Amino acid sequence: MDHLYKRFDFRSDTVTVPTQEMREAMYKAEVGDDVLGEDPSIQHLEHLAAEKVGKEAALFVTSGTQGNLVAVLTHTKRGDEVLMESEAHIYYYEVGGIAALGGVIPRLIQGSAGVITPDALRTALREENIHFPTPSLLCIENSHNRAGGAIWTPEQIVAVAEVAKERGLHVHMDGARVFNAAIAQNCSVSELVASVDSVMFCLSKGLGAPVGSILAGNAELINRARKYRKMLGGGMRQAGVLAAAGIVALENMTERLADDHTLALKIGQALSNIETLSIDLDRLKTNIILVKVDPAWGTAEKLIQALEKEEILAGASGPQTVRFVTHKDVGELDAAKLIDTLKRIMEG
Ligand code: TLP
Repeated sequence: MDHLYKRFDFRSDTVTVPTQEMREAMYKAEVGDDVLGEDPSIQHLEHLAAEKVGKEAALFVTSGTQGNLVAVLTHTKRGDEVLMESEAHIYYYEVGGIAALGGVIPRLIQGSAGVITPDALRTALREENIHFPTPSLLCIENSHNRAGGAIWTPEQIVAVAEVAKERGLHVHMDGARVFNAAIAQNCSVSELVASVDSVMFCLSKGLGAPVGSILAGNAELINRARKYRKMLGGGMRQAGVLAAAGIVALENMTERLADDHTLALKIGQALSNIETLSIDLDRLKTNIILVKVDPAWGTAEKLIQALEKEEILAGASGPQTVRFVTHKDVGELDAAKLIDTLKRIMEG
């Protein structure tokens, strides 16, 4: 199994393993019982995280999924309507947690490259009527996973947040890869999240930490969120050993995400020359490469299996769509192997 995590693994940036520096920080981490508010490493991480994203407070959660669920629980009550883009991760990949555990009903809005326009939001927000659930939250995703890592600009976020706020909704950002979204457009994460009430981001994806995500917002929101995290079993006691890696991730791993984007673009450009594959290069701004396989050649699954025989791992994002993700544990040589192998499989 070991090789699966080491070589040619383009399935996701979630496969990244902690750096030597992280492991050393974990070894030395000062810890305490965090449920009692006594873990200095977690407190350090939460302060640092809040500062990095320009929010008052932050909470260390077990995963992106838990962070999003805690956010939805904190912002809504049972029976409320939560609006989001039709391919949102919260809707598509989080096991229906917001419905099963939060009792909320999602309302999906068709976006373009993952982005919802203010008009589309206005149309989806129905006037108060005795028959309708109460809309209370808008969730946006930046970068947008199923749209191939496509990004929202600060202006696009401000524009939808304005409409949401006019109607009394809160806004949560699933920013699992918000550091990618920021570096891709040369802006700060603080700029991207200034008009949202909460943001979740992952330490365990491109930033390379082994476990954990952050939920950030104002102090009152984070106090309430802390209680929901406990309810969901996320009170983690001496988890300062994990937070220590998160601190290294935030301090030293954000800038290098630009390398992942450069490599992704290089791969995307090379693959776009293969006739039986197609790629929307305009959308390829971050580290996710979505490749459509010509049905005349076969399915995404057929391609994934052919690649696996060559020790290259990729994921499916649909019946005809293969997803490759770049991250710190794949480099130029791995990319060259991927490109050559794909040429051989598709054209050979
Ligand atoms: N995404 C994973 C899988 O769940 C698909 C991946 O490999 O891309 N929000 C977004 C936008 C995400 O992409 C993910 C993970 C999450 C939330 C959930 O994070 P975790 O895996 O930490 O629960």
